[in-house]
Amino acid sequence: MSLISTKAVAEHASASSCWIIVHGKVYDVTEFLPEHPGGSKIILKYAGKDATEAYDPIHPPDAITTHLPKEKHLGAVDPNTVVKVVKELTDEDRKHEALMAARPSIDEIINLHDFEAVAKAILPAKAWAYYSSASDDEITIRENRAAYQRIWFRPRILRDVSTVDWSTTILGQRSTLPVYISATALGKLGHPDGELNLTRAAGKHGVIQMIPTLASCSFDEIVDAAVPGQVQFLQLYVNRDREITKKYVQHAEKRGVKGLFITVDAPQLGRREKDMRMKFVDESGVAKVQEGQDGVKKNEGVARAISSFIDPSLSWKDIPWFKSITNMPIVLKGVATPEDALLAYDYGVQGIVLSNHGGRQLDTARSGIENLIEVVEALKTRGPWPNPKFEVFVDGGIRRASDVLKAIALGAKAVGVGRAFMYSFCAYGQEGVEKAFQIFRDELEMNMRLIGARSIDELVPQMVDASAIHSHVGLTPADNLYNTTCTYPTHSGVCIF
Ligand code: 173
Repeated sequence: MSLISTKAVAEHASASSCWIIVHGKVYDVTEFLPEHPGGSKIILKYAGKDATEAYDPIHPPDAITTHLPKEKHLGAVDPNTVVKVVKELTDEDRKHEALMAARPSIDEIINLHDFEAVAKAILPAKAWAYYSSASDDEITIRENRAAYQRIWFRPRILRDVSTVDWSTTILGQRSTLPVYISATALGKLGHPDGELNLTRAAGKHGVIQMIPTLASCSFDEIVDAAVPGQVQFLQLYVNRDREITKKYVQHAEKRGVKGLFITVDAPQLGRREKDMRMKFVDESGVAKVQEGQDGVKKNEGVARAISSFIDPSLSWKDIPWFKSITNMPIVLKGVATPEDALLAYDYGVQGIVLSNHGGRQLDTARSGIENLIEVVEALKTRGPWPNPKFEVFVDGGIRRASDVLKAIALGAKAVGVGRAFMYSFCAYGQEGVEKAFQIFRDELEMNMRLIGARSIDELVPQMVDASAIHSHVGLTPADNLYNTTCTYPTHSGVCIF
C-alpha cells in the first residue's frame, strides 16, 4: 500500500470527510463520527491531523483497529512528510510539571492515604475527577472506609510471633501478599506508563495484577510486560457481541492469564457527578455553554462515554456459556448478597468478589466487608468452611493492613485494592507501587504480631469483634487521622496537601 502524505490527510479536515492519524496510520472516521461514544466534536478537533496524543489515554492501542471497518484503514503516513513539531506545553502541562517537581520525596510517604493526597494535588482536574468520583452522594465510598472502623480487634498474646508470614494463594496461585491489584480503568490519565507501572512492580514483588478490560494499555502490552511466571488475572466487561468477548477471553487464556473476574455490578454505569461536571468545563476552567451539541449526553463523564459496549442483558443464563469457553477459574466481581453468593456457588463458579465497585455504582449499597459476614454464614450451608473449591474476596476502601486482616479473619481469601495502587503510580510511577507494597508488608508484620497470628490461616473470626458492623447510624468515628491529627511534610516550605 502506498504511503499517504500528511498534506493529503490535511485535506480531509471536516465532518463531511474526516481523516485522522493514530500511531502513524491514517483512518477515515467520517462515518464513525456520529457513533463515537465520546462524541464527534473531540474527533473533529483532530480532523486532518495526528490524534495520537488525545487518543492514547482513553483508548487501548487496538481500539481503533478493532472497531473501524477494514476499508476505513487507509494506510501508513509517509514519514518523510511528517514535520516533527516540538509539543507546545499547555498551561495544564506546565502546572502538572510544577506540581510533580514540588511533590514530597517518596521517603516521606508513610501510609496509603499519603499517595491519595499527593495524587489529588498533582493530577489534572479531569483525571482526579474520574478516578476519585463515586456515584450520587458518595455515601457508599465513605461507608467502605467507615465499615472497617466498626470492626475491632480481639488480639491474642504470648504466641511467639518472632516470625510472621503473610503469603498466601489466590485461586491456587502464589501471592506474596494477601492483597491483589484490582482493576481500575484508564491508567494513562494519571501517568504516561499507565497500567504498566502496576505490572512491573507486581512482577518484581510477586503480587497478582487483575488486568482491566478498559486499561489504557492494550491487553497484550500488559501481558508482555510481565516477567516469566508472573500471575495475572483478567477483569471482564462482557460485550453485547459475545463473539468479541469469546475471542478476548480465549486470547487471555492462551496468553497465560490465570483467572477470569467477570464484573456483574455494572449493567449501566453509576452517575459519578464529579466526573460528569468535568465534561463541561474546558481547559481554562470555564463552563461550556453549548453543552450537548456534539452528541455527548450532558450526564456522561469519561467512563459513561466509553461504556456503551457493556451488555446489560448479562444474566445467570450466561454462566454455563462462560464455563464452556474457558478453563480459567471464573469469579463474579460485584456480588453483594448471600442470595447471589449461593447462586454463584450453585452455578459452579470458583469464587466471588464482594464489591460495590469502589462506591461507583449503586449508592448506599452496603460495603463488601459487611456483606462478607452474611455471605460466609450462607456458604456454610453448602459444606465445610473454608471451602477449598470456592474463594470469597472483598474489595473497597482497603487502605491499611488492619483492614486486610479483618477481612481475612472474617473469611475472605484475599482482598482487592484498586484506587490506592493507582494513586501510588500517579504520584510516583512504578516506585510508588513498590512503596505501597512495602507499606502493606510493614503494616502486616506489625499487625499480625500484635494480633497474635503467625500466618494467614491463624487469622480466625474470634480475633475480631464485628458486632457493630450492621449499625449504619450513630457514632462511627470519622476517618480523619489524615485530615487533622498528623502534620504533613512540607517541601520547599510549601505543604501541598
Ligand atoms: O468504574 C469505572 O469507571 C469503570 O468500571 C468503567 C467502566 C466503563 C468505562 C470506563 C470505566
